[in-house]
Amino acid sequence: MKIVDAKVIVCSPGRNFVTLKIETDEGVYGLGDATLNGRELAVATYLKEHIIPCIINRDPFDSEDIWHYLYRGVYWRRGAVNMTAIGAVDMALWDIKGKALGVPVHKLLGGKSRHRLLAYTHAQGKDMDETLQKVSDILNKGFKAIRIQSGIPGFEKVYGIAKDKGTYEPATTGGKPDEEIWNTEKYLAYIPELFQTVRKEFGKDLHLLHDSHHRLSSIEAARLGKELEPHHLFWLEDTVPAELQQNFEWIRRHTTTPLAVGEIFNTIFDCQHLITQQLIDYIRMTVAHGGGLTPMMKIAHLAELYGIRTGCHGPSDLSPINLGACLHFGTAINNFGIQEYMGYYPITMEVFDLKHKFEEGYFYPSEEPGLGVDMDFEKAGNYPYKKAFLPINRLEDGTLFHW
Ligand code: GCO
Ligand code: MG
Repeated sequence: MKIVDAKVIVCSPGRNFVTLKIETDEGVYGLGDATLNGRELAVATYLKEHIIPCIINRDPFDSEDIWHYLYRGVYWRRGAVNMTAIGAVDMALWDIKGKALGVPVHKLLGGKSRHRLLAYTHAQGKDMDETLQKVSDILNKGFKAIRIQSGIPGFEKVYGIAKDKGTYEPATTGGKPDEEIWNTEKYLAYIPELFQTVRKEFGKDLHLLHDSHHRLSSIEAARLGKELEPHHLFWLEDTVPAELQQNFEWIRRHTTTPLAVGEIFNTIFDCQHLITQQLIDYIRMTVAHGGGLTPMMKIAHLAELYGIRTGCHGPSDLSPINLGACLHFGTAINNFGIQEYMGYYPITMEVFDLKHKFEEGYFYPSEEPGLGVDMDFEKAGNYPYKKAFLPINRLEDGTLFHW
């Protein structure tokens, strides 16, 4: 089997998505998600100009060698743009292998380690009341795990909270990023009260998660973790910016709240120290941004040795192709923890078709050959790319801060 062509499809059904379609001489094609929110065209161009010419005529079954060719072979390693592009190639190759052999991708990765996969979604509201209402709506849909985010008194816009009644979308279209304002003290004063109220209203059985979006110092994260201990979180995510990983040692010394990190990591070297020192409980790297299924399997196996479980990033700003790949990964590995599932705009699902069944808070493994995700290429053409950026964040005195 040979790769004969590859195309990059940039479309915007509800939001921007970049898809790689790899075609073979046997008529089988594979899909990979190459979306990098707010930097979509950088990955699309990298694929078109620098990667596609190198994979033509290769055998798609040689996915391990192709991965190393694209990772080591370029000399310039790592980085979100590079790794997202490599991730899309790798995903598409596994899709082709599954389709060519007539088996779902999880069968090639190790088979079925479970018959269903726990998923969490987001409850978010502009204030406490709206957030509690969202928790109740989500529980009625059958979810067993909910990430709780809420607008903070005194702030107009906060990460994780939809601007209007609709789905949460962090990027805004237009010529330049939006700006938000932040105050950590106000946040730290409000969040424990929010979780106390949620536990009081909805009881102990529900899994609760929270994301600090990299905004705390290590000592602030330790304080938050400690104050949330009575509410037994499933995880506290992205407390500190993870470039300085010693931070996690400080947080760990002070709290038993489980920690999750990794949505912006892109290689095993980003999480190796955190895993081998057991400084985290969940690794949040996802297939698209983590360089594909090939390296993600190695990361899962490393994490397995240390009792650390997975919790792949699954925002609506990655396409259903990434979610499909994460679900095969989660099906096959022993140390699956949970899968993020924000859902998609209905218009997104006019273009993409995800075969995994979702019911009462769980995904069920798809038996479709390959990744079990397809795309209507004609419909995709009706939704052209719209320039969009993720916001930036400033402190009240104007200092540029972490978003
Ligand atoms: C999450 C994330 C997202 C990111 C988004 C950026 O936990 O799902 O933090 O909401 O902010 O994916 O594009
Ligand atoms: Mg997050």
